[in-house]
Amino acid sequence: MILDILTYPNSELHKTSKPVQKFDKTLHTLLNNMAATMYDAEGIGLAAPQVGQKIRVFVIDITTEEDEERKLYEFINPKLSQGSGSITFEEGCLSVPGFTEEVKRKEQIKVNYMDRFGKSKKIEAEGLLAVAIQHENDHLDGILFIEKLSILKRRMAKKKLAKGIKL
Ligand code: QAP
Ligand code: CO
Repeated sequence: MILDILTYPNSELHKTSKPVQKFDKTLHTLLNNMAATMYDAEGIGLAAPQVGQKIRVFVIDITTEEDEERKLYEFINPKLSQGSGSITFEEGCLSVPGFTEEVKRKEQIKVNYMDRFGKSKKIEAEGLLAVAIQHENDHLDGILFIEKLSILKRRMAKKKLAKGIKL
């Protein structure tokens, strides 16, 4: 099932999400629907609060047409640590359609998380995957990428978004 994606400026996007407690059918259905919604919207990442569920869950698929196989990541209750280096990437967001801007983040991160069965996992990520994880993890704390911009760029972004002008 394709879910509706909340878009800026919706105050629900600025709320903090709660950890997942039950790794049941309801969670699995949500994860499946989130992946379907992300692929349908041609996104590379989607967090549960973007579809109105304030729980600490997100999905990522950064594979391109050149890749042999598709890789869907499911992150539940993630904890990011040991960031190093920095990377600037032109980001967008399914909740801020039509707008992109450069954001500076950690180039390498370590992530402890759970899979859909509640099993603890660990991953070291760099480059685009690291950017995507940090972007999606911010959604769980109610933070949109426009909040990461320099004061000036952020003011310009909000002005443009308020007017509905697409960049
Ligand atoms: C987050 O973003 C992200 O404006 C995922 O018209 C961003 O999937 C991860 C999208 C940058 C890593 C690097 C945005 C689709 C999708 C739009 C997205 C649009 C159509 C954004
Ligand atoms: Co986003």
